[in-house]
Amino acid sequence: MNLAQKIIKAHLVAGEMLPGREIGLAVDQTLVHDATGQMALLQFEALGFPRVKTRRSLIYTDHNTLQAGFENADDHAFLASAALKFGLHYSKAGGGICHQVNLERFAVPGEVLLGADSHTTTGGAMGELAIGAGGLDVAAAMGGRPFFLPMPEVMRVELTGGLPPWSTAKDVALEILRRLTVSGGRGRILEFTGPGLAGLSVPERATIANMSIETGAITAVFPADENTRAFLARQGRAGDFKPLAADPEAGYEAGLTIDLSALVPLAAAPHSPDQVREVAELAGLKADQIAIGSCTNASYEDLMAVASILRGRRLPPHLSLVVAPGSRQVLRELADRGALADLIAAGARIMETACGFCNGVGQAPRTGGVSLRTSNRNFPGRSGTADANLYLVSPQTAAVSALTGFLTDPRTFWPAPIIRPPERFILDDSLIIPPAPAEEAAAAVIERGPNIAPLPRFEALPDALEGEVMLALGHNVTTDDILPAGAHILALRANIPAISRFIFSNIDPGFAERLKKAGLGFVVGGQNYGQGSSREHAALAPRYLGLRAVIAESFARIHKANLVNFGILPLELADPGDREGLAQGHRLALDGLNLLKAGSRLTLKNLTTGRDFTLKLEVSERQAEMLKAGGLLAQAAGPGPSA
Ligand code: MIC
Ligand code: SF4
Repeated sequence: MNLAQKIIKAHLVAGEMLPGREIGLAVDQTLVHDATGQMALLQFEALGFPRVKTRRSLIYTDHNTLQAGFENADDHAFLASAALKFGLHYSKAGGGICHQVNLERFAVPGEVLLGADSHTTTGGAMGELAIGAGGLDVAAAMGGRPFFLPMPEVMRVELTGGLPPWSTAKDVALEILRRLTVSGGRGRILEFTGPGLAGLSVPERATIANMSIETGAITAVFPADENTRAFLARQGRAGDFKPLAADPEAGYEAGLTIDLSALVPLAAAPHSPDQVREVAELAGLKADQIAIGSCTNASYEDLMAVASILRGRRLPPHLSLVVAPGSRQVLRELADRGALADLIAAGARIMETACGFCNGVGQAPRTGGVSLRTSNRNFPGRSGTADANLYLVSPQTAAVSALTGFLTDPRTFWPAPIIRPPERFILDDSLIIPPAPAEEAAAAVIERGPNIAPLPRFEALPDALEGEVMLALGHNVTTDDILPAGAHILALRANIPAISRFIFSNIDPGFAERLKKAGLGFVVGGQNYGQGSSREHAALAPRYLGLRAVIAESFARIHKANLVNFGILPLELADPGDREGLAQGHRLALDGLNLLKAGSRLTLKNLTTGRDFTLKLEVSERQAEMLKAGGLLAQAAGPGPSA
């Protein structure tokens, strides 16, 4: 067996390991944060669980740390009190970005981690099976239920050779995206093997595993080897190590080989992580801003390399450089080693150890500005500036470009820094509050400020639906398109009525009002609908407005599961060419919905044009039942009058 199959087998509680068939996995650890955790904890409560049943469940405060009004602080108080009540760890604001901290302090080889964040895949660097999901799926897992997903195909990514100076793990991630695009990983786990692994540290592997989600992959997994052992020892966690690898003759459903020695510095150009070009081709582009940080590239190694490039030098006057360390450990290491002083002296603006600029919380570029970023997504509008141009690069390329003010091939700067991690990192978990004993938890009261709105309730699926196409879109619609990032919207993550006003607001500001008024409607999309972030609000809030079905050529995994969880039909066009026959304003009708089953074929009538279309419902039996009930929460509440 390959490594992914071994971990799946060890956690399998339902289904058969046949690619595409639904399987259920036991979950060891979960994580949520202050953008997805509010819903997850409200849902955990609504599902009636008294206390988490996983080995460890964590809440991180990293996305919503800008307290420009009472909302985020209210959310934090809610999350901290829910952690106390239900037996979770709570990482306070300032602790760091969930994926970085998780890797440093909690990830364990061979375990299953389920996270309410798409970049949970980062844990694959540790030999974990680390998967992103919607908050409701994570809430169910926190309560001890299995996590369901289609059995993945496993793609072998064989790494040969070694990285040349100035080529980095980020360039490996970008090379994979160049080859697979934003949809080539769909349905797959990327499993890394080969002699090239020996030269990649756990934080470097984390950069690669992190961006595996950008290919649409379910996750990525690396073996647990000597480099893993060394990383865990530096974290004072040698006892968590266990060697893990694929069997020597393991089989894979697909394969890819990357010769690391042939890699050059790469960049993802606007507006998709798969628009990959060589930095050398783009060199000379004037940058307004450079932003270094995020769960992709804010490790000790990354930021020490940046500091060593900037040491004793100054930024050009036109440029703004922001640096956000990934964790408190990284920040304290930078401070103790003088690297923080080097960054400040060079002119860098030091940001909080949080997601920050990566999801539009601060540092929005100027109008039409060019921003070079070490993060993982450059979708339109994600930075907070609708027409900004974001280029995704390595920390090394970012740092060298910060010295010139132009996108610069780092190979023109010599020598490349070599960063060696210390024997033992500074271990300081003082911002992570462990679960309270059961008696203290029982007495705890959950704090609900005015920003914590009650969960909406949804009725069962009627037998027939008739409504308008509210919006017709193309391929690769992202969840950032559906529910944009940005501080003012993030602050409403615990308030579905309020956040629903922003659905599709960057694409069609009238959408929410129109759908709410109609009370029922449809959206049409192309391939890979709902790629990107795991935010279940991109399903929950449209459902609240009246969205009952999305008709697309294909769906991204996490979003499809979120649609089902909230009772929205994810329907695939049997003939992709049919999308042309469905335009905004067309009136559509579906019936026979009470008889839905896994694999059902439905006839969609376009009442405006008189044409009929065939649609497929590619879900499991479990999901078909959930859809008929009106979603997971409605199903759990049982039949009865709905509010
Ligand atoms: C992202 O990077 O897009 C986010 C913000 O971390 C999201 C989570 C969210 O929007 O709730 C993700 O990746 O899942
Ligand atoms: Fe945070 Fe950005 Fe990572 Fe999402 S991608 S978890 S916003 S740092």
